[in-house]
Amino acid sequence: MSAQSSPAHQASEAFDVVIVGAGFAGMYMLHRLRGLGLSARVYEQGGGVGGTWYWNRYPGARCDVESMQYSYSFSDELQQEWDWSERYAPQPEILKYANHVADRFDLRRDIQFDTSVDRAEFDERSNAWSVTTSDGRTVSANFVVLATGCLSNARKPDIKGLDRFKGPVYHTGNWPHEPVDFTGLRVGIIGTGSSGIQSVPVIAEQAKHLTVFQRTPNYSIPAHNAALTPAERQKFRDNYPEIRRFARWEARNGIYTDLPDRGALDDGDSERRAKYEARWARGGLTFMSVYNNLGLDKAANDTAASFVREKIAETVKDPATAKLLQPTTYPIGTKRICIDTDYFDTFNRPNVSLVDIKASPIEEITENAVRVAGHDHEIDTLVLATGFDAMTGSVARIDIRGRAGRTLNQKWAEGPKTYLGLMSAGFPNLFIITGPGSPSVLSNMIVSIEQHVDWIADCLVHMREQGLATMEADVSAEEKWVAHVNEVAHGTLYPQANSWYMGANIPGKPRIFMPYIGGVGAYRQICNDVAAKGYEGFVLGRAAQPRRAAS
Ligand code: N01
Repeated sequence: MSAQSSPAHQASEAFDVVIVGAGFAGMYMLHRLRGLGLSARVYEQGGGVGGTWYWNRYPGARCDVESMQYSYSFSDELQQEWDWSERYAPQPEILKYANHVADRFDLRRDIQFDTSVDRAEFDERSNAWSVTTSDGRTVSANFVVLATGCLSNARKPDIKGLDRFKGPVYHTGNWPHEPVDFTGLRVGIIGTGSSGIQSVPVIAEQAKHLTVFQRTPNYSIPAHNAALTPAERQKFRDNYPEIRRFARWEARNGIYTDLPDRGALDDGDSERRAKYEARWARGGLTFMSVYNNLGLDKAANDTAASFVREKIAETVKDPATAKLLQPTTYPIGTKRICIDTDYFDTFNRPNVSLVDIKASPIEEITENAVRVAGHDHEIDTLVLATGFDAMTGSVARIDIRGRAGRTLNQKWAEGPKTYLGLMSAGFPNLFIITGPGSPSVLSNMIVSIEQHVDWIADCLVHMREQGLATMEADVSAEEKWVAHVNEVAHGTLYPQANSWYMGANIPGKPRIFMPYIGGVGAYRQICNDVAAKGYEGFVLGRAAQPRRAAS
Protein backbone atom coordinates (compact mmCIF):
# COMPACT_ATOMS: atom_id res chain seq x y z
CA MET A 1 0.00 0.00 0.00
CA SER A 2 2.46 2.60 -1.06
CA ALA A 3 1.24 5.84 -2.52
CA GLN A 4 2.32 6.65 -6.02
CA SER A 5 2.83 10.33 -6.49
CA SER A 6 1.20 11.56 -9.62
CA PRO A 7 3.34 13.88 -11.72
CA ALA A 8 0.52 16.44 -11.44
CA HIS A 9 1.21 16.71 -7.72
CA GLN A 10 4.90 17.15 -8.06
CA ALA A 11 5.03 15.54 -4.66
CA SER A 12 8.49 14.97 -3.35
CA GLU A 13 7.57 12.23 -0.91
CA ALA A 14 4.83 9.63 -0.72
CA PHE A 15 3.28 8.02 2.35
CA ASP A 16 0.56 5.55 2.98
CA VAL A 17 -1.00 7.98 5.42
CA VAL A 18 -0.63 11.64 6.31
CA ILE A 19 -1.88 12.50 9.79
CA VAL A 20 -2.74 16.09 10.64
CA GLY A 21 -1.99 16.86 14.29
CA ALA A 22 0.19 15.29 16.98
CA GLY A 23 -2.20 15.48 19.89
CA PHE A 24 -3.49 12.36 21.60
CA ALA A 25 -5.33 11.26 18.45
CA GLY A 26 -2.45 11.80 16.01
CA MET A 27 0.10 10.14 18.24
CA TYR A 28 -1.92 6.99 18.77
CA MET A 29 -2.86 6.86 15.07
CA LEU A 30 0.82 6.97 14.15
CA HIS A 31 1.62 4.22 16.64
CA ARG A 32 -1.09 1.95 15.23
CA LEU A 33 -0.08 2.57 11.62
CA ARG A 34 3.53 1.73 12.40
CA GLY A 35 2.34 -1.53 13.89
CA LEU A 36 0.61 -2.32 10.60
CA GLY A 37 3.77 -1.65 8.63
CA LEU A 38 2.32 1.47 6.98
CA SER A 39 4.34 4.56 6.32
CA ALA A 40 3.03 7.74 7.90
CA ARG A 41 4.00 11.34 8.34
CA VAL A 42 2.44 13.54 11.00
CA TYR A 43 2.32 17.31 10.56
CA GLU A 44 1.94 19.32 13.72
CA GLN A 45 1.59 23.07 13.77
CA GLY A 46 2.91 23.34 17.32
CA GLY A 47 6.51 22.94 18.37
CA GLY A 48 5.74 19.78 20.34
CA VAL A 49 3.25 16.98 20.88
CA GLY A 50 0.14 17.21 23.06
CA GLY A 51 -2.35 19.14 20.93
CA THR A 52 -4.79 20.97 23.14
CA TRP A 53 -2.46 20.46 26.11
CA TYR A 54 0.36 22.09 24.20
CA TRP A 55 -1.64 25.28 23.61
CA ASN A 56 -3.89 25.60 26.65
CA ARG A 57 -1.31 26.64 29.26
CA TYR A 58 -3.41 29.21 31.03
CA PRO A 59 -3.21 29.50 34.83
CA GLY A 60 -5.25 26.76 36.49
CA ALA A 61 -5.55 24.63 33.32
CA ARG A 62 -6.18 21.04 34.20
CA CYS A 63 -8.24 18.21 32.88
CA ASP A 64 -11.64 17.84 34.43
CA VAL A 65 -11.83 14.14 33.60
CA GLU A 66 -9.96 12.27 36.32
CA SER A 67 -6.38 11.56 35.36
CA MET A 68 -6.53 7.80 35.96
CA GLN A 69 -9.22 7.75 33.26
CA TYR A 70 -7.97 10.54 31.00
CA SER A 71 -5.09 8.43 29.81
CA TYR A 72 -4.36 5.93 27.07
CA SER A 73 -5.51 2.36 27.60
CA PHE A 74 -3.79 0.81 24.59
CA SER A 75 -0.63 -0.09 26.49
CA ASP A 76 -1.06 -1.86 29.80
CA GLU A 77 2.61 -1.22 30.66
CA LEU A 78 2.03 2.48 30.16
CA GLN A 79 -1.06 2.64 32.32
CA GLN A 80 0.57 0.54 35.00
CA GLU A 81 3.77 2.55 35.09
CA TRP A 82 2.72 6.17 34.68
CA ASP A 83 2.19 7.92 38.04
CA TRP A 84 -0.49 10.61 37.97
CA SER A 85 0.07 12.91 40.90
CA GLU A 86 -3.42 14.36 41.34
CA ARG A 87 -7.04 13.40 40.91
CA TYR A 88 -7.25 15.95 38.08
CA ALA A 89 -3.95 16.34 36.29
CA PRO A 90 -2.66 19.86 35.75
CA GLN A 91 -1.79 20.84 32.19
CA PRO A 92 2.02 20.59 32.63
CA GLU A 93 1.68 17.00 33.81
CA ILE A 94 -0.57 16.02 30.90
CA LEU A 95 1.93 17.59 28.52
CA LYS A 96 4.72 15.66 30.25
CA TYR A 97 2.68 12.48 29.76
CA ALA A 98 2.21 13.27 26.05
CA ASN A 99 5.96 13.77 25.71
CA HIS A 100 6.62 10.56 27.58
CA VAL A 101 4.35 8.67 25.18
CA ALA A 102 6.10 10.24 22.19
CA ASP A 103 9.48 9.13 23.54
CA ARG A 104 8.39 5.75 24.81
CA PHE A 105 6.94 4.76 21.43
CA ASP A 106 9.62 6.60 19.47
CA LEU A 107 7.02 8.69 17.65
CA ARG A 108 8.95 11.89 16.98
CA ARG A 109 10.91 10.63 13.99
CA ASP A 110 7.70 10.65 11.93
CA ILE A 111 6.37 13.96 13.19
CA GLN A 112 7.25 17.23 11.50
CA PHE A 113 6.70 20.02 14.02
CA ASP A 114 6.01 23.70 13.40
CA THR A 115 4.28 22.76 10.19
CA SER A 116 0.61 23.09 9.42
CA VAL A 117 -1.26 21.45 6.61
CA ASP A 118 -2.64 24.20 4.39
CA ARG A 119 -4.21 22.20 1.62
CA ALA A 120 -5.19 18.64 0.79
CA GLU A 121 -6.49 17.72 -2.65
CA PHE A 122 -7.74 14.35 -3.81
CA ASP A 123 -6.61 13.24 -7.24
CA GLU A 124 -9.25 10.98 -8.76
CA ARG A 125 -6.80 9.49 -11.26
CA SER A 126 -4.24 8.26 -8.77
CA ASN A 127 -6.66 7.89 -5.82
CA ALA A 128 -4.13 9.78 -3.74
CA TRP A 129 -4.17 12.93 -1.67
CA SER A 130 -1.78 15.69 -2.43
CA VAL A 131 -0.97 17.48 0.82
CA THR A 132 0.62 20.91 0.91
CA THR A 133 2.20 22.18 4.10
CA SER A 134 3.14 25.59 5.46
CA ASP A 135 6.78 25.04 4.50
CA GLY A 136 5.66 25.08 0.88
CA ARG A 137 6.19 21.37 0.27
CA THR A 138 3.74 18.89 -1.18
CA VAL A 139 3.63 15.20 -0.37
CA SER A 140 1.37 12.46 -1.57
CA ALA A 141 -0.62 10.01 0.56
CA ASN A 142 -3.17 7.29 -0.01
CA PHE A 143 -5.02 8.35 3.09
CA VAL A 144 -5.31 11.47 5.19
CA VAL A 145 -6.36 11.34 8.82
CA LEU A 146 -7.52 14.59 10.41
CA ALA A 147 -6.47 14.41 14.05
CA THR A 148 -6.94 18.14 14.33
CA GLY A 149 -8.82 18.24 17.62
CA CYS A 150 -12.23 19.65 18.45
CA LEU A 151 -11.20 22.59 20.58
CA SER A 152 -8.04 23.79 18.93
CA ASN A 153 -9.07 26.83 16.99
CA ALA A 154 -8.96 29.57 19.61
CA ARG A 155 -11.43 32.30 18.82
CA LYS A 156 -10.73 35.96 19.34
CA PRO A 157 -14.04 37.78 19.80
CA ASP A 158 -15.11 40.50 17.45
CA ILE A 159 -15.21 43.33 19.99
CA LYS A 160 -14.84 46.92 18.87
CA GLY A 161 -11.47 48.41 19.77
CA LEU A 162 -9.82 45.13 20.81
CA ASP A 163 -6.82 45.86 18.62
CA ARG A 164 -6.42 49.31 20.15
CA PHE A 165 -5.77 47.97 23.64
CA LYS A 166 -2.22 48.92 24.65
CA GLY A 167 -1.52 46.18 27.20
CA PRO A 168 -0.89 42.50 26.60
CA VAL A 169 -3.84 40.40 25.43
CA TYR A 170 -3.78 36.65 26.10
CA HIS A 171 -6.12 33.93 24.86
CA THR A 172 -6.52 30.93 27.16
CA GLY A 173 -6.45 28.62 24.13
CA ASN A 174 -3.18 30.02 22.84
CA TRP A 175 -1.26 30.88 25.98
CA PRO A 176 2.41 31.93 25.89
CA HIS A 177 4.99 29.30 26.72
CA GLU A 178 6.77 31.64 29.09
CA PRO A 179 5.23 32.26 32.52
CA VAL A 180 2.85 35.23 32.67
CA ASP A 181 3.04 37.20 35.89
CA PHE A 182 -0.04 39.20 36.87
CA THR A 183 1.40 40.48 40.15
CA GLY A 184 0.37 44.05 40.84
CA LEU A 185 -1.69 44.32 37.65
CA ARG A 186 -5.29 45.18 36.96
CA VAL A 187 -6.51 42.25 34.87
CA GLY A 188 -9.71 41.89 32.88
CA ILE A 189 -11.03 38.53 31.74
CA ILE A 190 -13.79 38.03 29.19
CA GLY A 191 -15.50 34.64 29.23
CA THR A 192 -16.78 32.35 31.94
CA GLY A 193 -16.71 28.90 30.33
CA SER A 194 -14.47 26.08 31.59
CA SER A 195 -11.27 27.99 30.77
CA GLY A 196 -12.41 31.20 32.45
CA ILE A 197 -13.72 29.33 35.46
CA GLN A 198 -10.42 27.47 35.91
CA SER A 199 -8.24 30.54 35.48
CA VAL A 200 -10.19 33.17 37.46
CA PRO A 201 -9.28 31.86 40.96
CA VAL A 202 -5.59 31.55 40.05
CA ILE A 203 -5.32 34.96 38.37
CA ALA A 204 -7.24 36.54 41.28
CA GLU A 205 -4.56 35.36 43.69
CA GLN A 206 -1.89 37.21 41.74
CA ALA A 207 -3.57 40.27 40.33
CA LYS A 208 -4.01 43.60 42.05
CA HIS A 209 -7.54 43.56 40.74
CA LEU A 210 -9.43 41.15 38.51
CA THR A 211 -12.54 42.21 36.63
CA VAL A 212 -14.58 39.32 35.24
CA PHE A 213 -16.76 40.21 32.25
CA GLN A 214 -19.56 37.68 32.14
CA ARG A 215 -22.04 37.24 29.32
CA THR A 216 -23.61 33.96 30.45
CA PRO A 217 -23.15 32.44 33.90
CA ASN A 218 -22.25 28.76 34.03
CA TYR A 219 -23.14 25.84 36.22
CA SER A 220 -19.98 24.66 37.90
CA ILE A 221 -19.31 21.76 40.23
CA PRO A 222 -16.38 21.69 42.66
CA ALA A 223 -13.49 19.51 41.56
CA HIS A 224 -12.31 18.60 45.05
CA ASN A 225 -8.94 18.01 43.52
CA ALA A 226 -6.36 16.31 45.72
CA ALA A 227 -3.13 14.41 45.51
CA LEU A 228 -3.59 10.77 44.50
CA THR A 229 -2.27 8.34 47.05
CA PRO A 230 -0.34 5.24 45.91
CA ALA A 231 -3.26 3.13 47.19
CA GLU A 232 -5.76 5.08 45.07
CA ARG A 233 -3.59 4.68 41.98
CA GLN A 234 -3.17 0.98 42.66
CA LYS A 235 -6.90 0.48 43.00
CA PHE A 236 -7.36 1.83 39.50
CA ARG A 237 -4.46 -0.20 38.13
CA ASP A 238 -5.75 -3.41 39.62
CA ASN A 239 -9.17 -2.78 38.11
CA TYR A 240 -8.21 -1.28 34.78
CA PRO A 241 -9.65 -4.08 32.62
CA GLU A 242 -13.11 -3.56 34.10
CA ILE A 243 -12.80 0.24 34.33
CA ARG A 244 -11.82 0.55 30.68
CA ARG A 245 -14.50 -1.91 29.56
CA PHE A 246 -17.13 -0.01 31.48
CA ALA A 247 -15.96 3.34 30.09
CA ARG A 248 -16.13 2.01 26.52
CA TRP A 249 -19.44 0.21 26.71
CA GLU A 250 -21.56 1.13 29.70
CA ALA A 251 -20.94 4.78 30.47
CA ARG A 252 -22.51 7.03 27.89
CA ASN A 253 -19.73 9.60 28.32
CA GLY A 254 -16.79 7.21 28.55
CA ILE A 255 -16.21 7.85 32.24
CA TYR A 256 -16.31 5.07 34.80
CA THR A 257 -18.80 5.86 37.55
CA ASP A 258 -21.84 4.38 39.23
CA LEU A 259 -24.80 4.74 36.88
CA PRO A 260 -28.23 5.87 38.02
CA ASP A 261 -31.22 3.57 37.78
CA ARG A 262 -33.87 6.21 38.38
CA GLY A 263 -34.98 9.68 37.44
CA ALA A 264 -34.84 12.80 39.58
CA LEU A 265 -38.59 12.91 40.11
CA ASP A 266 -38.70 9.30 41.32
CA ASP A 267 -37.22 10.46 44.61
CA GLY A 268 -38.81 12.70 47.22
CA ASP A 269 -37.31 16.11 48.02
CA SER A 270 -35.14 15.05 50.93
CA GLU A 271 -33.81 11.92 49.26
CA ARG A 272 -33.02 13.87 46.10
CA ARG A 273 -31.32 16.62 48.06
CA ALA A 274 -29.20 14.04 49.88
CA LYS A 275 -28.09 12.55 46.56
CA TYR A 276 -27.16 15.94 45.13
CA GLU A 277 -25.27 16.77 48.31
CA ALA A 278 -23.35 13.50 48.07
CA ARG A 279 -22.40 14.14 44.43
CA TRP A 280 -21.50 17.74 45.21
CA ALA A 281 -19.24 16.49 48.00
CA ARG A 282 -17.68 13.95 45.63
CA GLY A 283 -17.22 16.64 42.98
CA GLY A 284 -16.52 16.45 39.28
CA LEU A 285 -18.32 15.72 36.04
CA THR A 286 -20.25 12.76 37.36
CA PHE A 287 -22.58 15.15 39.18
CA MET A 288 -24.81 14.90 36.12
CA SER A 289 -24.97 11.10 36.45
CA VAL A 290 -26.87 11.23 39.72
CA TYR A 291 -30.12 10.63 37.83
CA ASN A 292 -30.79 9.13 34.44
CA ASN A 293 -33.06 11.84 33.09
CA LEU A 294 -31.34 15.16 33.80
CA GLY A 295 -30.53 15.62 30.12
CA LEU A 296 -33.99 14.61 29.01
CA ASP A 297 -36.66 15.97 31.28
CA LYS A 298 -36.82 19.68 32.03
CA ALA A 299 -38.65 19.24 35.35
CA ALA A 300 -36.00 16.74 36.47
CA ASN A 301 -33.25 19.01 35.24
CA ASP A 302 -34.73 21.95 37.16
CA THR A 303 -34.15 20.12 40.45
CA ALA A 304 -30.40 19.82 39.76
CA ALA A 305 -30.18 23.35 38.38
CA SER A 306 -31.88 24.79 41.48
CA PHE A 307 -29.56 22.82 43.73
CA VAL A 308 -26.50 24.34 42.04
CA ARG A 309 -28.02 27.82 42.14
CA GLU A 310 -28.58 27.40 45.88
CA LYS A 311 -24.94 26.38 46.31
CA ILE A 312 -23.86 29.53 44.48
CA ALA A 313 -26.08 31.67 46.72
CA GLU A 314 -24.66 29.96 49.83
CA THR A 315 -21.07 30.55 48.68
CA VAL A 316 -21.13 34.08 47.30
CA LYS A 317 -21.62 36.64 50.07
CA ASP A 318 -22.85 39.60 48.04
CA PRO A 319 -26.43 38.73 47.00
CA ALA A 320 -26.33 40.84 43.82
CA THR A 321 -23.13 39.11 42.67
CA ALA A 322 -24.54 35.70 43.61
CA LYS A 323 -27.64 36.41 41.54
CA LEU A 324 -25.56 37.34 38.52
CA LEU A 325 -23.55 34.14 38.84
CA GLN A 326 -26.64 31.93 38.89
CA PRO A 327 -27.49 30.47 35.50
CA THR A 328 -31.20 30.58 34.72
CA THR A 329 -31.54 30.71 30.96
CA TYR A 330 -30.67 27.13 30.00
CA PRO A 331 -30.89 23.66 31.57
CA ILE A 332 -27.92 22.45 33.58
CA GLY A 333 -25.51 20.34 31.52
CA THR A 334 -26.70 21.58 28.14
CA LYS A 335 -23.68 23.82 27.95
CA ARG A 336 -20.60 21.81 28.91
CA ILE A 337 -20.71 21.69 32.70
CA CYS A 338 -17.69 23.28 34.38
CA ILE A 339 -15.55 21.89 37.14
CA ASP A 340 -13.84 24.38 39.40
CA THR A 341 -11.62 24.97 42.36
CA ASP A 342 -12.93 27.89 44.42
CA TYR A 343 -14.50 29.69 41.47
CA PHE A 344 -17.58 31.05 43.21
CA ASP A 345 -15.68 31.75 46.42
CA THR A 346 -13.25 33.91 44.43
CA PHE A 347 -16.01 36.53 44.08
CA ASN A 348 -15.81 37.06 47.85
CA ARG A 349 -12.31 38.48 47.44
CA PRO A 350 -12.04 42.26 47.70
CA ASN A 351 -9.87 42.39 44.56
CA VAL A 352 -12.42 40.68 42.26
CA SER A 353 -15.44 42.26 40.60
CA LEU A 354 -18.04 40.88 38.24
CA VAL A 355 -19.45 42.87 35.34
CA ASP A 356 -22.62 41.72 33.62
CA ILE A 357 -22.12 42.13 29.90
CA LYS A 358 -25.39 40.42 29.04
CA ALA A 359 -27.49 43.31 30.33
CA SER A 360 -25.05 45.86 28.90
CA PRO A 361 -22.70 44.43 26.28
CA ILE A 362 -19.13 45.69 26.02
CA GLU A 363 -19.35 48.93 24.05
CA GLU A 364 -15.71 48.97 23.14
CA ILE A 365 -12.24 48.35 24.35
CA THR A 366 -10.13 51.45 24.63
CA GLU A 367 -6.36 51.76 25.02
CA ASN A 368 -6.58 50.97 28.72
CA ALA A 369 -10.11 49.93 29.59
CA VAL A 370 -13.17 47.87 28.80
CA ARG A 371 -16.16 50.19 28.41
CA VAL A 372 -19.51 48.88 29.60
CA ALA A 373 -22.62 51.03 30.01
CA GLY A 374 -20.53 54.17 29.64
CA HIS A 375 -18.17 53.16 32.43
CA ASP A 376 -14.49 52.47 31.78
CA HIS A 377 -13.16 49.47 33.68
CA GLU A 378 -9.46 50.27 33.61
CA ILE A 379 -7.12 47.33 33.13
CA ASP A 380 -3.45 46.71 32.37
CA THR A 381 -3.88 43.25 30.84
CA LEU A 382 -6.71 41.45 29.11
CA VAL A 383 -7.39 37.71 29.12
CA LEU A 384 -9.73 36.27 26.52
CA ALA A 385 -11.33 33.05 27.71
CA THR A 386 -13.71 33.20 24.79
CA GLY A 387 -13.45 29.64 23.54
CA PHE A 388 -13.05 27.96 20.20
CA ASP A 389 -14.57 27.48 16.81
CA ALA A 390 -15.37 24.00 18.04
CA MET A 391 -15.39 20.70 16.12
CA THR A 392 -15.22 22.17 12.64
CA GLY A 393 -12.91 25.17 13.10
CA SER A 394 -9.58 23.42 12.74
CA VAL A 395 -10.81 21.35 9.79
CA ALA A 396 -12.16 24.47 8.08
CA ARG A 397 -8.73 26.10 8.23
CA ILE A 398 -7.43 23.52 5.77
CA ASP A 399 -8.34 23.88 2.12
CA ILE A 400 -9.63 20.33 1.60
CA ARG A 401 -10.70 19.41 -1.91
CA GLY A 402 -12.39 16.12 -2.65
CA ARG A 403 -14.01 14.73 -5.76
CA ALA A 404 -14.51 17.18 -8.61
CA GLY A 405 -12.53 19.77 -6.68
CA ARG A 406 -15.37 20.42 -4.24
CA THR A 407 -14.16 21.82 -0.95
CA LEU A 408 -15.17 20.47 2.43
CA ASN A 409 -16.01 24.02 3.50
CA GLN A 410 -18.47 24.30 0.61
CA LYS A 411 -20.01 20.99 1.55
CA TRP A 412 -20.26 21.90 5.24
CA ALA A 413 -21.52 25.45 4.69
CA GLU A 414 -24.90 24.50 6.15
CA GLY A 415 -23.33 22.46 8.93
CA PRO A 416 -21.00 19.45 9.07
CA LYS A 417 -22.17 16.31 7.32
CA THR A 418 -20.47 13.02 8.03
CA TYR A 419 -21.18 9.33 8.17
CA LEU A 420 -20.47 8.17 11.74
CA GLY A 421 -18.35 11.29 12.24
CA LEU A 422 -15.59 9.37 10.47
CA MET A 423 -15.87 10.31 6.81
CA SER A 424 -17.70 12.76 4.60
CA ALA A 425 -19.14 11.71 1.22
CA GLY A 426 -17.17 13.04 -1.71
CA PHE A 427 -13.90 12.96 0.22
CA PRO A 428 -12.49 9.46 -0.26
CA ASN A 429 -9.78 8.11 2.01
CA LEU A 430 -10.12 11.06 4.36
CA PHE A 431 -10.80 10.08 7.96
CA ILE A 432 -11.69 12.39 10.80
CA ILE A 433 -10.93 11.42 14.38
CA THR A 434 -13.69 12.43 16.82
CA GLY A 435 -15.37 14.43 14.08
CA PRO A 436 -18.83 15.99 14.20
CA GLY A 437 -21.43 13.24 14.19
CA SER A 438 -19.50 11.12 16.69
CA PRO A 439 -19.68 11.21 20.53
CA SER A 440 -16.42 13.11 20.66
CA VAL A 441 -16.66 16.16 22.95
CA LEU A 442 -19.56 14.63 24.87
CA SER A 443 -17.20 11.94 26.10
CA ASN A 444 -13.88 11.30 27.74
CA MET A 445 -11.90 12.25 24.63
CA ILE A 446 -9.29 9.55 25.04
CA VAL A 447 -11.92 6.81 25.01
CA SER A 448 -13.37 8.19 21.78
CA ILE A 449 -9.96 8.79 20.23
CA GLU A 450 -8.83 5.22 20.85
CA GLN A 451 -12.06 3.85 19.46
CA HIS A 452 -11.74 5.84 16.24
CA VAL A 453 -8.06 5.10 15.77
CA ASP A 454 -8.63 1.37 16.26
CA TRP A 455 -11.57 1.40 13.88
CA ILE A 456 -9.59 3.24 11.20
CA ALA A 457 -6.61 0.91 11.67
CA ASP A 458 -8.85 -2.17 11.29
CA CYS A 459 -10.41 -0.61 8.23
CA LEU A 460 -7.02 -0.06 6.59
CA VAL A 461 -6.11 -3.70 7.26
CA HIS A 462 -9.37 -4.76 5.63
CA MET A 463 -8.66 -2.60 2.59
CA ARG A 464 -5.16 -3.98 2.27
CA GLU A 465 -6.35 -7.57 2.57
CA GLN A 466 -9.10 -7.02 0.03
CA GLY A 467 -6.93 -5.08 -2.38
CA LEU A 468 -9.11 -1.99 -2.06
CA ALA A 469 -7.86 1.44 -3.03
CA THR A 470 -10.64 3.77 -1.98
CA MET A 471 -13.26 4.10 0.69
CA GLU A 472 -15.81 6.82 1.09
CA ALA A 473 -19.10 7.48 2.78
CA ASP A 474 -22.15 6.67 0.74
CA VAL A 475 -24.34 9.76 0.31
CA SER A 476 -27.57 8.14 1.48
CA ALA A 477 -25.89 6.46 4.49
CA GLU A 478 -24.50 9.84 5.40
CA GLU A 479 -27.86 11.56 5.08
CA LYS A 480 -29.46 8.93 7.29
CA TRP A 481 -26.72 9.29 9.88
CA VAL A 482 -26.97 13.09 9.95
CA ALA A 483 -30.75 12.77 10.41
CA HIS A 484 -30.21 10.23 13.20
CA VAL A 485 -27.67 12.47 14.98
CA ASN A 486 -30.18 15.32 14.82
CA GLU A 487 -33.11 13.24 15.91
CA VAL A 488 -31.29 11.90 18.96
CA ALA A 489 -30.09 15.39 19.91
CA HIS A 490 -33.58 16.85 19.64
CA GLY A 491 -34.90 14.16 21.96
CA THR A 492 -32.78 15.81 24.68
CA LEU A 493 -32.61 19.21 26.33
CA TYR A 494 -29.22 20.03 24.77
CA PRO A 495 -30.42 22.07 21.79
CA GLN A 496 -32.08 24.48 24.24
CA ALA A 497 -28.75 26.11 25.09
CA ASN A 498 -26.73 28.53 23.01
CA SER A 499 -23.68 26.34 23.33
CA TRP A 500 -20.59 25.71 21.26
CA TYR A 501 -22.01 22.18 20.72
CA MET A 502 -24.59 24.04 18.60
CA GLY A 503 -22.07 26.35 16.97
CA ALA A 504 -23.86 29.17 18.77
CA ASN A 505 -20.69 30.91 19.97
CA ILE A 506 -19.58 31.74 16.44
CA PRO A 507 -21.58 34.45 14.71
CA GLY A 508 -22.97 33.09 11.45
CA LYS A 509 -22.11 29.44 12.16
CA PRO A 510 -25.04 27.12 11.36
CA ARG A 511 -26.98 26.01 14.43
CA ILE A 512 -26.58 22.25 14.36
CA PHE A 513 -25.98 20.03 17.35
CA MET A 514 -22.65 18.64 16.17
CA PRO A 515 -21.69 15.67 18.37
CA TYR A 516 -23.59 12.36 18.55
CA ILE A 517 -25.41 12.10 21.84
CA GLY A 518 -26.36 8.42 21.62
CA GLY A 519 -23.57 7.40 24.02
CA VAL A 520 -20.14 5.91 23.41
CA GLY A 521 -21.24 2.27 23.92
CA ALA A 522 -24.16 2.41 21.49
CA TYR A 523 -21.99 4.29 19.02
CA ARG A 524 -19.15 1.77 19.32
CA GLN A 525 -21.62 -1.03 18.61
CA ILE A 526 -22.89 0.78 15.51
CA CYS A 527 -19.32 1.25 14.22
CA ASN A 528 -18.45 -2.38 14.94
CA ASP A 529 -21.61 -3.59 13.17
CA VAL A 530 -20.84 -1.43 10.15
CA ALA A 531 -17.38 -2.97 9.93
CA ALA A 532 -18.69 -6.51 10.46
CA LYS A 533 -21.07 -6.01 7.53
CA GLY A 534 -18.20 -5.22 5.20
CA TYR A 535 -18.25 -1.50 5.97
CA GLU A 536 -21.91 -1.02 5.26
CA GLY A 537 -22.71 2.51 4.18
CA PHE A 538 -19.27 3.04 2.71
CA VAL A 539 -18.36 2.71 -0.93
CA LEU A 540 -15.23 0.66 -1.40
CA GLY A 541 -13.33 0.82 -4.67
CA ARG A 542 -10.55 -1.11 -6.29
CA ALA A 543 -7.65 0.55 -8.00
CA ALA A 544 -8.28 1.12 -11.68
CA GLN A 545 -6.53 -1.52 -13.74
CA PRO A 546 -3.64 -0.02 -15.66
CA ARG A 547 -4.61 0.42 -19.31
CA ARG A 548 -2.85 -1.78 -21.82
CA ALA A 549 -0.70 0.16 -24.12
CA ALA A 550 -2.18 0.14 -27.61
CA SER A 551 -0.31 -2.20 -29.86
O1 N01 B 1 -14.84 28.25 25.98
P1 N01 B 1 -16.44 28.39 26.08
P2 N01 B 1 -13.84 27.60 27.02
N1 N01 B 1 -18.19 38.67 24.28
O2 N01 B 1 -16.90 28.55 24.67
C1 N01 B 1 -17.75 34.05 26.34
C2 N01 B 1 -13.11 22.40 27.04
N2 N01 B 1 -12.28 22.71 28.17
O3 N01 B 1 -12.47 27.77 26.48
O4 N01 B 1 -21.60 31.68 27.03
C3 N01 B 1 -18.34 38.26 25.54
O5 N01 B 1 -17.04 27.33 26.89
C4 N01 B 1 -18.84 33.02 26.33
O6 N01 B 1 -20.07 33.61 26.64
P3 N01 B 1 -21.46 32.89 26.15
C5 N01 B 1 -14.53 22.16 27.55
O7 N01 B 1 -15.13 21.18 26.76
C6 N01 B 1 -11.94 21.69 28.94
O8 N01 B 1 -14.08 28.08 28.38
O9 N01 B 1 -21.26 32.52 24.71
N3 N01 B 1 -18.19 37.00 25.95
C7 N01 B 1 -18.34 32.05 27.38
O10 N01 B 1 -18.60 32.53 28.67
C8 N01 B 1 -15.13 23.50 27.34
O11 N01 B 1 -16.53 23.51 27.29
C9 N01 B 1 -11.18 21.90 30.02
O12 N01 B 1 -22.49 33.91 26.36
C10 N01 B 1 -17.89 36.10 25.02
C11 N01 B 1 -16.83 32.08 27.14
O13 N01 B 1 -16.55 33.31 26.50
C12 N01 B 1 -14.47 23.92 26.06
O14 N01 B 1 -13.14 23.50 26.18
C13 N01 B 1 -10.75 23.16 30.36
C14 N01 B 1 -17.70 36.45 23.67
C15 N01 B 1 -16.37 30.95 26.26
O15 N01 B 1 -16.63 29.75 26.87
C16 N01 B 1 -14.48 25.39 25.79
O16 N01 B 1 -14.20 26.09 27.01
C17 N01 B 1 -11.08 24.21 29.54
C18 N01 B 1 -17.88 37.81 23.32
N4 N01 B 1 -17.77 38.22 22.05
C19 N01 B 1 -11.85 23.96 28.43
N5 N01 B 1 -17.38 35.34 22.97
C20 N01 B 1 -10.82 20.73 30.81
O17 N01 B 1 -10.60 20.82 31.96
C21 N01 B 1 -17.37 34.34 23.87
N6 N01 B 1 -17.67 34.79 25.10
C22 N01 B 1 -10.74 19.41 30.12
